[in-house]
Amino acid sequence: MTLVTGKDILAPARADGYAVGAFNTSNLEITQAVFEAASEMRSPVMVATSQSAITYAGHEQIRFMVEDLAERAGVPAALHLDHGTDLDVVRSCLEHGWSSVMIDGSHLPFEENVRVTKEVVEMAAPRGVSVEAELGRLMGIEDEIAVAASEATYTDPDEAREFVERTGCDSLAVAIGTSHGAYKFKSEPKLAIDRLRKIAERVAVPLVLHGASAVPPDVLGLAQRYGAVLPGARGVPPESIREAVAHGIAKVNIDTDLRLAFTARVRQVLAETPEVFDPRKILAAAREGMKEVVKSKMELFGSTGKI
Ligand code: TD4
Ligand code: CA
Ligand code: ZN
Repeated sequence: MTLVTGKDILAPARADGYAVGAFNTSNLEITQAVFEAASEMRSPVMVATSQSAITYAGHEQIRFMVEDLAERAGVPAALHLDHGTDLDVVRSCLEHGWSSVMIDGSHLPFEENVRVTKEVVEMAAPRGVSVEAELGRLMGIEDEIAVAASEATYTDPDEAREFVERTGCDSLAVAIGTSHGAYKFKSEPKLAIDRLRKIAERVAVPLVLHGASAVPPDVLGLAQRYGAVLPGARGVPPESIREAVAHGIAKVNIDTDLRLAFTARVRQVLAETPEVFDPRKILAAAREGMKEVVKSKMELFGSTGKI
């Protein structure tokens, strides 16, 4: 299947009460893991690239890799720009065949966020590409911009309605207590589900949950057993994700859990078989670990068997 838009994938998800995973990639093995999982689980999928991932791997390499693997997998797939910060980055992705883009104006004052998001919607429309926007600020680190807890703000439900009406964005990322990376909560994890419910009442477009990795204990444990130093790593429990999906979240972003699975498996292979120096043996193990993570996410989000 050729690439489809984010809207093509997310509108049915919101309507049917399931979510689709958007998995960040920057190399071959991550992308293979995502599409092998999608193919086996008969699940639609989104592959996301941050600006730094594009700098790392290159537009063309990412585009052709994703397009080819999507075709072979035979599942509906979108190639998505994650956290686009300005019009130039969005334009370059549109020119290189991305089928979905995010403009993240969440750090801007409301009116400026509206303005830049509208510009992106207008820019993407002629190509039929869908646009994700963000309102409210997640704490944590994102594209090397650190947001302190004191500056993090939850999404306001009434503002969300006005924002979507005025911008015409196709999906909306909300801030309800998650954050990027492996250190999401100092104490007990808690999401603002009440607030999410209010947003979902006012906003009909699919809602997006960033910073949704679980930091699964088994994966973290494996990485730590082989020497990873990740004290206090903690993510969003599966029950909270299930609740969020039941209340309007239709796209769930996962990056950290893939990084952890990759790291755990590479460490394990190198430690257990020190005679191995074939990159394919090392990376195939990493790919297997990431594929298991992707499959379990698809089950949790309810996107399996949807094609
Ligand atoms: O949007 N994302 C992924 C952001 C990754 C950006 O990092 P780089 O600039 O280093 O590529 C998420 O919402 C993922 O959330 P998670 O909980 O997996 O960290
Ligand atoms: Ca943001
Ligand atoms: Zn994000």
